[in-house]
Amino acid sequence: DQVRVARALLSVSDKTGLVDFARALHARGIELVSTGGTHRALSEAGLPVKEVADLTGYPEMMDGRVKTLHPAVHGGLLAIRDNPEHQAALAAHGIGAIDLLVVNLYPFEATIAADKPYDDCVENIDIGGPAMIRAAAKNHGDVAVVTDVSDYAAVLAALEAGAGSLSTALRRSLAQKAYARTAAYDAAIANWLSRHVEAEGPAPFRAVGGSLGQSLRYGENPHQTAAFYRAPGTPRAGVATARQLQGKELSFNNFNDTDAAYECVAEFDPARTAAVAIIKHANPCGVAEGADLLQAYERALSCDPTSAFGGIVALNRPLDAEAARKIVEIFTEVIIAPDATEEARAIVGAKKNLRLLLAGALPDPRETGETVRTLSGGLLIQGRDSAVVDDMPLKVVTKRQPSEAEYADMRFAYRVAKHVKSNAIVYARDGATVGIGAGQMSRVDSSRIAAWKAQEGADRLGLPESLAKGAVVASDAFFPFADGLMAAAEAGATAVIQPGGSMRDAEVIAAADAAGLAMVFTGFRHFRH
Ligand code: 93A
Repeated sequence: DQVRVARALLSVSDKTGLVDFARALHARGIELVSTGGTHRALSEAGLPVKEVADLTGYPEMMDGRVKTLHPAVHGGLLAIRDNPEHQAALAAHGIGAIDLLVVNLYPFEATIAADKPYDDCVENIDIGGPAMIRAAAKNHGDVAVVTDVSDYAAVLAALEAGAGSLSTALRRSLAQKAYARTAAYDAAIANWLSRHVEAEGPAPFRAVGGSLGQSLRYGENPHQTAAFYRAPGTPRAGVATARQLQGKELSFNNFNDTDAAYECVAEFDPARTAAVAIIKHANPCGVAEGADLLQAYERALSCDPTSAFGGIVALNRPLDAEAARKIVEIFTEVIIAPDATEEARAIVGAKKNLRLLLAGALPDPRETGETVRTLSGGLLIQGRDSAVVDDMPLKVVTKRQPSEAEYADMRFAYRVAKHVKSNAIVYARDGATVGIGAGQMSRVDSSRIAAWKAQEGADRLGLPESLAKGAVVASDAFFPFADGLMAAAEAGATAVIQPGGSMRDAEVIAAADAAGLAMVFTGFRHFRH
């Protein structure tokens, strides 16, 4: 699997280490060929070197825009050594094979970083360099390609060790690096150009090859421009792939909230239970399981009917007529479900503005993959939070063991907490949320809000005791102090589910024991910001 190196083509903008590297190649008897500036540098150092123009029979032209773009170069790079037809073509056209390509590209990134004029930036888009790099990398079965000055030493060492030959493993890894380089180079160009393209939405997605799904009237606020982009590749079932059957165009906030709603309800296996999530400002204001969708919707709605007004309703099963009839009673922005019956479609159809999205399927909550967000001057990429409470080893840390009903509610509450902005506190009872505290800077404040919501719920229903009484409580991250837990106990919660892992876990457990609570640790945090 060794390939002997007889001929090298060198064409580099960054001439660091060039002469020493070429001298060592020459000392090994390797023939050198290069382009204008590189040729000058090597001949000035006294090395024998051919010009690419001698190979092609054409001079470099158009300010160097065309120098290596020629069959004499690309044939030499792409010919397969043990393919008789390829060899015959080389012979017929007098083309010599090239075994080693050394290229680094026009400094496009440095040119834009230096805020050079537009035309200078364009002129620094290398065409011939990436073409050669990609050709040599494709033919790594026979050709080695060096795109990084810092690899010169390793290549020389490998030539030494291989007595003038390079191994398949090295050629393959150089090829991988080569494609990573041209990909990054093109991404930099696309990104820069996007800064000069008006009103076409955000650059990051274009840079990674997303496609424009829809330009939006405005962004989160009317003074912001916006567009929706579809990610490249096979998309996850959800708002990006859903069919909109009716209603006004989705707004930026609708997209965002509908995504949050559908991802939340997808946590509930439709084979086990019907489930509904109602979302406002990307947070659930009610989530519930039910015998059917109607019951699940009614229970989700009763958690916080005031906030649910103008919300997004997500269902984990095909929308049926009974649920549809109930949902259209109050103002709702969007309904999203895997599918809908004919009757349900007709009922929603009477509300012209209401958007109905059918996603075809539920996304898999365990699916891996990445999430991306922007920050000034960059992107933050992380794996999806694919952790699901059913897979977590729940560890009872209190003297009291949770009852079966508490276990079920703790799992329910933890599923929901995953989709509540941090700090998240979720009270739940009988498979329905009864109080949600979201997005507070202090966990105790989230606890207070959740408990207050549960009290409001009781007041609304004319009940003497808070709905938190006898409920379970979930926390998306550990309680740093016992106070948050004590607030839950005072509100009437009987069981607690949280990741654990605080320095003060012992204190928190002691407080739970003192209050007669059952508490489990999941070992998995569900921060969401
Ligand atoms: O303008 S180009 O895109 N056209 C070409 O045909 C070509 N071939 C090599 N730029 C081209 N190159 C680039 O020239 C190489 O990628 C390298 O960065 C540079 C080396 O030029 P010189 O040897 O004249 O300094």
